[in-house]
Formats: sequence, structure tokens, C-alpha cells
Amino acid sequence: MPKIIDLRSDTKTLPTARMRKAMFEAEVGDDVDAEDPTINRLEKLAAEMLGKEAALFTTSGIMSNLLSVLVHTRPGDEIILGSESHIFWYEVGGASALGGVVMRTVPNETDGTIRPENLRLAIREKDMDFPRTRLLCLENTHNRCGGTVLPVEYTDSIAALAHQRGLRVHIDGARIFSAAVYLGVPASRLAEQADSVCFCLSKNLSAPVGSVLCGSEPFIASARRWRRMLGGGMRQAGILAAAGIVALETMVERLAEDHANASRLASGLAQIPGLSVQPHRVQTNIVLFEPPAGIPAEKFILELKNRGIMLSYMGGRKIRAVTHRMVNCGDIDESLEIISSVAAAVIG
Ligand code: TLP
Repeated sequence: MPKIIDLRSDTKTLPTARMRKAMFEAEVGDDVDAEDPTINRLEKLAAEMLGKEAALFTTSGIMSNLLSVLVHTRPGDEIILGSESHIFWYEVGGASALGGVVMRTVPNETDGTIRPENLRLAIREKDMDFPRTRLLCLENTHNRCGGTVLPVEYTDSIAALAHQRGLRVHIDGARIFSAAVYLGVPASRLAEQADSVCFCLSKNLSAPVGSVLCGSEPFIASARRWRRMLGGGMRQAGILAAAGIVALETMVERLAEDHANASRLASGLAQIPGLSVQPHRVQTNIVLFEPPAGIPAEKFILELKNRGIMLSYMGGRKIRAVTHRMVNCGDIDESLEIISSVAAAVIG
């Protein structure tokens, strides 16, 4: 079989040998009764790393985000989120379907931020006829904006604005450890002003399953009940949490390598005639680019797939490449050669 270089997502990473060993040896119990020592250990470690009182192991990033909406709001409330946010684009409308909230989007700038003036305008005054604006959702790093990092000062100030107006703040931090590594600060600093934050174990951190939602004790107690209602009480899931602990202990620092590979990829793409890419925008492990003029993105992706390079389609002309533990620097150079030859062939 020809070699495949899978740049579709960091969700494609497989568990490491150390993770599999930890899973095999994990001490487990019934987590619905909080009796799984390995899950309890993961939750304690995650809460510490994110600087929150408590944490909850969940099945996925989507479940963590949904739980956060369910706890912070009640049906009929309005939540504010970026127009490019994952919650709005890719979570099957769950916040509205299951939480009964109105999703109000405000434009995401290209760096993943939301302008304070746009937030101010979107927050409702108290009025008999209006829904209650209850929650601001941020995303760090920002997936559809190309893995961009929200600066600490920005998060602090936008959260302060939201709080002044009576909103709660949630951070979808699926890849927050990438942001922390990029900025050289602990992840807890990035979530300091947020009421809740979640991150994924099964993306850039390479664990096979799961996400962790962090917040205050009462917030997590309530999220635990909602998780149970959604059928997310997983019994002896310490087997999974064991890999999550290894992920937190061994996979965070190495993210810098993925970021370096993403930069290398972006700089290489910039040298290929016809492609459109902004290497200076690449901060973490996501690279967005466009195919040569006149070539539909989906067609270009298919051509590359036939040559063993797998990429994601992001709508319009946008193509996404994500670097991760299972692609090394040599794979990036090989990808660049193939992309270059396919680009030359389609330009003709
Ligand atoms: N993102 C995935 C999917 O969209 C396929 C990807 O490949 O990037 N928040 C953010 C910012 C995410 O990027 C994702 C997943 C999620 C939440 C949801 O996580 P899961 O898929 O574990 O529920």
C-alpha cells in the first residue's frame, strides 16, 4: 500500500504505547457513583491544570460544550458565539435542539477574536420581549480561523465585559494546550476569567477518547447530572481516563513540534505557484490554504487524496491541513513535493 500522510485532523492520532499500557493497568470502578479512582485522578489533574475547582470527564468535545450550555442557561436564553465557532458550525445544533437556546453569532475576526463593540451590541437589554442573553462562548485555539490563539489580555478583557453585563463565559478549549504552548503560559492562565472551559484529550494530545469540562464545584455537580441524563455516565471508563492522564503528562510539551511542522508546511505552500496561504497567520497546528484559481477545493483535495495526502474541506475555497504527532518533518516535506506536483498538473 502506498504511504498515506493524513493531515485531515489531529483527531486521527492513535494512542501511544505508554497510553495503552496505562489503560491495561488502570484501576477502575463505577464512575456513575464517582468510584473510579483513575477518572477521579484525571479530573483532579485537569482541574489543577486549568485552574478550576472541579472537572468532569466527558465522551467528547461536543458533549463538554453542550453540558456547559445546559448548565449556564435555561431554555429560551440567548448565547453569543463567534460566527466561525465550532459550537455554531459543527455541533449538530445541539445547543438549540437540547438546550433550547437561541444561538446569536457575532463576526469572528480573522484571528478568532470577537470585537468588544460587536459583543456590546449583541447583548440584549432587559425587555419583556427579548430572550435573556446569558452566555458568551469563546474558542481557543480557533479551529475555523486556522488554529489562532486568543491572547491572554484579550480573553481577560472580553470576559470582564461579558461579566459586567451579567453573562457567563465558556471557553471551547478543544486545543487550549496548543494556545498555552504558543504563548508560553500555563493553560490555567488562559481560562482564569472564564466560568467554564473544556479541552479535548483525543485531538492533539493523542488519547483515544474523551474531553474534560472544568469549572466551579457547583457547576461541575450540575454538569454531572446533565451528563447522566444524556447517557454519558460511562461506568468503568477509567480505562479511557488512564490514557488521558498520560496525555496530560506527556503530550503537552511536544505540541511545539506540531506547531513547527505547521509553520514549515505553510512556508512551503507559500512557495508553490498558484496556492494561496498566509504563513504569518499560522500559530499552532492548523494551516488553511486555497487551491489554484479556477480549481474547486474539493477537486484539489481529491487529487491529493489519490496521491496519498489527506486534507479537509472547510467550505468555499478553504482547505485545512492539521499537523499532529503522527506526521513528522519528513512527511511535511514529502507532502509539499506532492502538493507542488499536483498544483503544477492542475494549472497545466
Ligand atoms: N473538531 C474536529 C471536527 O470538527 C471534525 C476537527 O477535526 O477539528 N471544539 C473544537 C474547537 C473542535 O475543533 C472540535 C472537533 C470540537 C469542539 C468537538 O470535539 P469532538 O469531535 O471530540 O466532539
